[in-house]
Amino acid sequence: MSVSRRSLFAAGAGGLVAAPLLAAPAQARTPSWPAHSATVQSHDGLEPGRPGRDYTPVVTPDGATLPFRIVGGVKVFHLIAEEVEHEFAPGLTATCWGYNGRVHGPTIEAVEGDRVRIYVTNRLIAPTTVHWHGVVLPSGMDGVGGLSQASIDPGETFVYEFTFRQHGTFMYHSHHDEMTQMALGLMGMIVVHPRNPRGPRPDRDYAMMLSTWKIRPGARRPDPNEMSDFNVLTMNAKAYPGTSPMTAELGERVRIRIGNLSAMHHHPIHLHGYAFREVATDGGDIPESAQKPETSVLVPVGATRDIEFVADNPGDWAMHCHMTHHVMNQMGHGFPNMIGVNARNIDRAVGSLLPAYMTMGQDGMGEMGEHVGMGHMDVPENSIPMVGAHGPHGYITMGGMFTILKVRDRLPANGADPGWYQAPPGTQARAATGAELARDGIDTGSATQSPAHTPASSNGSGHHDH
Ligand SMILES: [Cu+2]
Repeated sequence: MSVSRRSLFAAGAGGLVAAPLLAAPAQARTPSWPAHSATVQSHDGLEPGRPGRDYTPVVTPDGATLPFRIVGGVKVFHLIAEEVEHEFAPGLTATCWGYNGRVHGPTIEAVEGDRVRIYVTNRLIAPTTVHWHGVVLPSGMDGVGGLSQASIDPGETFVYEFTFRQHGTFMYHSHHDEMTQMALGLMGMIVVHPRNPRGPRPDRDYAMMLSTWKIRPGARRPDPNEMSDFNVLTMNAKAYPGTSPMTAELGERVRIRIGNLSAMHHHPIHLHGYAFREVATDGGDIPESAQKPETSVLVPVGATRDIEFVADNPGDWAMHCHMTHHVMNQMGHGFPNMIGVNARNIDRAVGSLLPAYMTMGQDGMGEMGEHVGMGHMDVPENSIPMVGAHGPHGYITMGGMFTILKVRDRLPANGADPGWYQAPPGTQARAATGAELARDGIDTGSATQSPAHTPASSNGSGHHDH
């Protein structure tokens, strides 16, 4: 591989970029990429890597790690593609396709140099294959139906065997009728730990798969034919408030490996409270000199990004896609724009026909989830339109690709959720006092209430607990 890259490079250099290359020392002409993705030169006689001894096992929040057994020095895995009833968040369950009873499939974890044998049993109604995204392997093991292998018919079991020559974060997914099969959930993460780590081992290592779904409110199956209007946005196939938090103790080195197999959308994943470094892609490690500090990492479709930071800032920190339509649950877009509309007359007129009628959306979407949760608003069964969650300071008006990183001095030894962060005195935003306003010369004016804040929308839900 390095040879062909080098010769391509040299051929391309002939015309366009000859001058700067000639000026540079000869050494600089040789790209050094392979060294970052394949540190193990020979894989002969390497013992299979063991969790704990050779690596800190990765944690897939709301997911699992695929078990293996070792047979003659080879790690043997078994994936079973099958239909799975999957809960995206409390209130929304759908019939999806996954592996080993899970959506998405369990994370495959190995160590660079490991020889693996992966059996794939097809219990679906359609043929399928598995492609090992980003893994450098023999062409016949690449899993593209029709191109690199015959597809696996329902009832058949195929076997893939190869050696992980690289370390990094990769993915696996169906490569037969991808549009349908990936839209229904046939995907998972692959984490290959380095045999000889260059830097410190992370104390916490998380894997997160981003994906997008179209599930019409009330429907029981995702719609694989949707092309643009996705309404369930997930991290490890969970939409907030279905996502479980990640945790870390102060001073720990945290790595989060994010993969994106959405149909049509890239996701800028933003972490609050930290600047992190993007340390690797599915192409290999990023040299330290090229690691920029970031607060959002753009994870393109069909790619992985690893970020790393030291957890030195305690708190409950949001981590979410920064596309605002990706942090909502069903509905939201395609809704008439009611912002600023005075609905009193509408409500009075319609109320004579429908006594429970209430116009929504005059001050935004923030209150809808709470109305749904309190039964004020009828929604189709098995749907989570605009649903968020109750937080320590009121309703969290977020959904979809949203989760929380909880950093604490000490975490419960049993791995339990540490609960909500208690901000030390003087470190929490709150309502300003009259004395403070006067002291600092802040004039709040007289008309801070917008027309929408009339009795029509303040109907006694009483959650404005400032
Ligand atoms: Cu997004």
